[in-house]
Amino acid sequence: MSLINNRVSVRTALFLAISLSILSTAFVRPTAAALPGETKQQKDKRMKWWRDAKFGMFIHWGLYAVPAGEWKGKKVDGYGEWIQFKGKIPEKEYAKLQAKFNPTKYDAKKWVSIAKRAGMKYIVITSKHHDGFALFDSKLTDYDIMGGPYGKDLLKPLADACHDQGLEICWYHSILDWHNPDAKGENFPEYEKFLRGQLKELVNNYGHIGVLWFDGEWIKEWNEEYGRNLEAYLRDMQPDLIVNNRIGKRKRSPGDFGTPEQEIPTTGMPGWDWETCMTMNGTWGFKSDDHSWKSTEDLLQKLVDIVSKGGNFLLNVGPTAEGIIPPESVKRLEEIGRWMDVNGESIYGTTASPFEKLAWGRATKKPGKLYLHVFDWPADGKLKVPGLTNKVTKAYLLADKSKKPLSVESKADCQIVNVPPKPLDKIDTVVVLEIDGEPQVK
Ligand code: FHN
Repeated sequence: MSLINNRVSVRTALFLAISLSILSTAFVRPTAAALPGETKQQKDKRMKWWRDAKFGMFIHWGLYAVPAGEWKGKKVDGYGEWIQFKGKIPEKEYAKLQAKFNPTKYDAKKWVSIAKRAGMKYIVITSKHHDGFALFDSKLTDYDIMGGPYGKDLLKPLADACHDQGLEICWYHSILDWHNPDAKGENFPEYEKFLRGQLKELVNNYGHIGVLWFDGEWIKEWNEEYGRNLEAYLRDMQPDLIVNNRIGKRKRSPGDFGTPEQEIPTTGMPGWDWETCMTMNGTWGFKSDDHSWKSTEDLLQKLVDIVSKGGNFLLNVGPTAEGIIPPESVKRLEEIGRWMDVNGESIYGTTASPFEKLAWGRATKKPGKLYLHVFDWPADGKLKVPGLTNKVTKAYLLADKSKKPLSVESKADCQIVNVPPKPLDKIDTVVVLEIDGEPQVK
């Protein structure tokens, strides 16, 4: 090739390289934690099932269910799964629980059907909590379920049942580990290899995994660099894996979503995927004396509030040492499920409300539709929708199979939907407004 042609080809190659690099940054807009080189479209595809799912089951289960909040005849305050720490139980004493944990009544298929009937689309279970005990068959430690009387992997049947029943199976895994002596101080790099090894088992041995839900990241030995390297390591094994922000230090990167806990951010977390996790009573791990159950009304309205702000709801159950999900939890989940059977369209695949605040409830939306979640039914039958300027082409109650049209009056500062004197559901009756175009609220 002549010198001129050669120079031209170099210039062309340089131009192409610069253009490509500009184009690639144009695609990866700084939404939170787009992976290096991952385009927005690729991230949206990876996150789609999770963003549409809205509602998941959290399961805190392990050795701590045996003492269930009491040690040597004394009640131990705090979360059930923290009894080793809060009860100041010597490691060797606590580890003896391995010989007592024998969940003979465990029925993974039943657990998954309870979650599915509640309208939950994914399950996040503690593969290992802070006590370091593995609920799965780990070749890296004897401090696992195989070393006790039960002697069978607890996670495998749950993963199989999720895959069979169409739910995503996800693992909660604690970085903090009270059992492994390397997990603090100068030997931490050895522990980090152990941590990666167990995660490799969890990602490779149980079929497709939806989410790795990290926790215990607050320890001084852990840092963002460990988090970023671990995220890359995991994604190499399963590229579409989703991880929470506790793989780092609960910031916007590394990790795919924020994890507010026991609270609902007042205005959500705009521009960021997020999930509120919450207990149904006062503890994550089972405690025999914790009867502070939230009502079904409270839990359902929390779900709607979270989804109206653009988030997911990860609602916890804490099974007993025998393997039973407390009946109080099951009752609430069945009641939520009955509502979701009728009104799930107003939850799954929706996006955040276009309204700043609604005195009578919340709103969610899909293209061309607004779902008005009415908690407080208007006594005069006039539901005021503040600031909405779109033309409403149809209005009806989502639970009304006939979709009998409701009349709508346009006023200067609101639209009024004329609703029946009584709601169809005392907790949340959904009014659907079909509208032209994107919602316009002044
Ligand atoms: O210490 C844990 C606690 O036991 C529980 O697992 C919660 C649930 O996310 N996370 C930590 C507290 O932030």
